[in-house]
Amino acid sequence: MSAENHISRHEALGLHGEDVHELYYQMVLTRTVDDRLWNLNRQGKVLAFASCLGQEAAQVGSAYALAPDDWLAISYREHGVVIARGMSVRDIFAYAYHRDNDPNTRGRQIPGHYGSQKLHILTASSPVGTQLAHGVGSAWASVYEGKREATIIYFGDGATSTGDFHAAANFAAVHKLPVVFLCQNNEWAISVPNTLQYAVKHLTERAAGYGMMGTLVDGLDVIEVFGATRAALARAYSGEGPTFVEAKCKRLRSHTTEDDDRRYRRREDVEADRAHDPLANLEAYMKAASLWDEGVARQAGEKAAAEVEDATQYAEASPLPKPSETLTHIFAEVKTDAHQNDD
Ligand SMILES: Cc1ncc(C[n+]2csc(CCOP(=O)(O)OP(=O)(O)O)c2C)c(N)n1
Ligand SMILES: [Mg+2]
Repeated sequence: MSAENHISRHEALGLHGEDVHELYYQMVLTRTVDDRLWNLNRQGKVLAFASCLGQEAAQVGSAYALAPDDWLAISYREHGVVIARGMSVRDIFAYAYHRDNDPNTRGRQIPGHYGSQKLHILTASSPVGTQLAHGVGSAWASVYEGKREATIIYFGDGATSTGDFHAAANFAAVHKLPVVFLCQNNEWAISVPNTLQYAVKHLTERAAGYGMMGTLVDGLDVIEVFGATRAALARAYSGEGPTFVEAKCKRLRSHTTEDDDRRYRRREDVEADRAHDPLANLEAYMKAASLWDEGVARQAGEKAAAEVEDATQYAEASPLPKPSETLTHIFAEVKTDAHQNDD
């Protein structure tokens, strides 16, 4: 593609050079966070966590398109999403270290199940696909309350095989709810490849069966993901109903730190997948669009490394929850007369 085409792609979407640099930084930061958490797991400091390596563009590009009032229903792999949404790296690490100052779960969940009232992120659950129903409910609530808000639901290719997906997609389409179904198709559901998950060529083909728009995007291309998400959000705000966005990407690591993909994935295939790197993709774009020099890469790398180092120290120095408070912050605390009489 020529330089002019590259420039027109982000400018056509109303993005400035500073936006592209910000997207790049958020992707670098996501990768730096991901690498550090993986290494800390190998040191026995952080529990099981699901890496998003290879999915940074799909996550950052889509979350960057959201308005502050929009809601997010997420899965367990969405580190880039929460970074783009504005969660601090300190908060991410306080959570990963299960510290009492973790604003997500006060250290009570396995890593990656983010939730934040402030950032409008519904608490993530581990069962595959349950967030689809939660997200559709959230969108219905926005309509019910007359608010101009959309909900974006993040899920994987594997989640599209669940009953929850069917129920959520059908309900959202029938009621024309303001939902963006953001499917990150990373080609695997743990050890099950796409070929054993579905018989259609693209998952977007299913959208028509629900009567909704389906958009296929290159999930390695942050600008394209941004544009498709923003178009889907515009449809949602204007009452045109939900959109299914399929972002094709690669899972560049094992399913989680507890999985060993050598048991089901040939090394040469993993190597081949590594060539599909969303960061390298964006670098090439920036070079062609004259938004690149070596200083951009160096500064982003240094800044991200410093943020991650600071967050690691912060989490290491933060207190663990008190054992006597194990059951606090688990259930909503509703003050009723009956509740007050409980003890
Ligand atoms: C209902 C349910 N069934 C099975 C599992 C075990 N499980 C955890 S992740 C996963 C694969 C999900 O694949 P996909 O939706 O493609 O998401 P990805 O992990 O690739 O991001 C499975 C089967 C689970 N957590 N919940
Ligand atoms: Mg998957």
